Amino acid sequence: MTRVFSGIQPTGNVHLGNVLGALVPWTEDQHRADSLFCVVDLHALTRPQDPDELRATTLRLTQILLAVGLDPEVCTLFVQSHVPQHAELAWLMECTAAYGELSRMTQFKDKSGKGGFVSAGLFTYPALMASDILLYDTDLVPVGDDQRQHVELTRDLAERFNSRYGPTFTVPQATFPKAGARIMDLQDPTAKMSKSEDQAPGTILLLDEPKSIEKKIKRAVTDTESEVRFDVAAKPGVSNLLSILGAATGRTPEEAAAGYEQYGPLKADTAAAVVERLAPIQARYAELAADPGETTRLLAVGAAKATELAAATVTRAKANIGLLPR
Ligand code: ATP
Ligand code: LTN
Repeated sequence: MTRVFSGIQPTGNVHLGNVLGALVPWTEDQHRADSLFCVVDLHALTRPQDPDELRATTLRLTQILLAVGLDPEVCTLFVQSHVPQHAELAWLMECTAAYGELSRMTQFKDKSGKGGFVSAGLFTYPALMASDILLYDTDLVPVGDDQRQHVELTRDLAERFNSRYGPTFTVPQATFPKAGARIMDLQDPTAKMSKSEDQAPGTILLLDEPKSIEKKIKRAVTDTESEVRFDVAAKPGVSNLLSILGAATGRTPEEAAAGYEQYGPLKADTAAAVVERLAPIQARYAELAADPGETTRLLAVGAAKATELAAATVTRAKANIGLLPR
């Protein structure tokens, strides 16, 4: 059976881009493949962070994943640091990756260029991500467009390791969800909606109140024409609203455009569709948040399942690279 693996960082607040671009597609993947989904807390350490906040965000994100519809009976849902093999294989990946290759990662260039403390972990981050993926003999990695380069690197590392040390890893492939693959910021539709901007008026948060969602969409940037059509280059703001409306209602942006002649009604319907799409998720989240013990229990089951698979891969990789068995 096809193996799927993906991860999400417990940083900031989950936004509409994460939900439509990643989490909802994951809930569909879990029924089509043997799937593992991971809250990648070790990745969150690459940026300055607060310990209490990291703990709280990790638990909250897990509850959000459950609320969106990941079913621990169907998929394996776990926290990265609960499975020590992630950090262990990451070292082998760091020693397989070239310095030059890591220097070319655009995400590193973007994030390190913003100033502030730049950890060595931010630089080696793609090696940890490769480890996440390769530990589980993953075939498919559903990610947003921004992660394309990291999955390409993972493939290169797997092939390099296999050719140097013999067949060890499955070479994975990235997949990109069709609907909602790139939801843009409502105030700057040329930038993706991002957790780093989670307090901004252009970001809709999963746990936003309906009133706040309506307000943000009403104020979304459009353009000086008044024609409603999907044309990302010429009309980024309107096209983003159509992507959101389409993804929230299970249609393509072009289909969503049909029948609109003005921006007002388009915005009103987009807001209503988003509120309606998020309401049941918010309600389920509130239930889960009231019983953190249950989430902890589910995570322990997930970690045990993941560890079994990961341990076998690490044993194989260590033997092939020449580490003396104890
Ligand atoms: P950051 O702002 O720190 O880059 P992020 O909002 O991109 O964070 P991640 O944890 O990096 O969040 O991403 C989680 C998942 O959500 C990934 O699969 C990513 O590709 C997807 N994703 C993130 N932003 C968007 C977006 N605007 N539209 C669609 N998918 C997105
Ligand atoms: N780097 C990814 C999160 C991530 C991931 C992974 C995604 C870490 N490990 C493995 C897929 C597979 C991000 O920032 N979105």
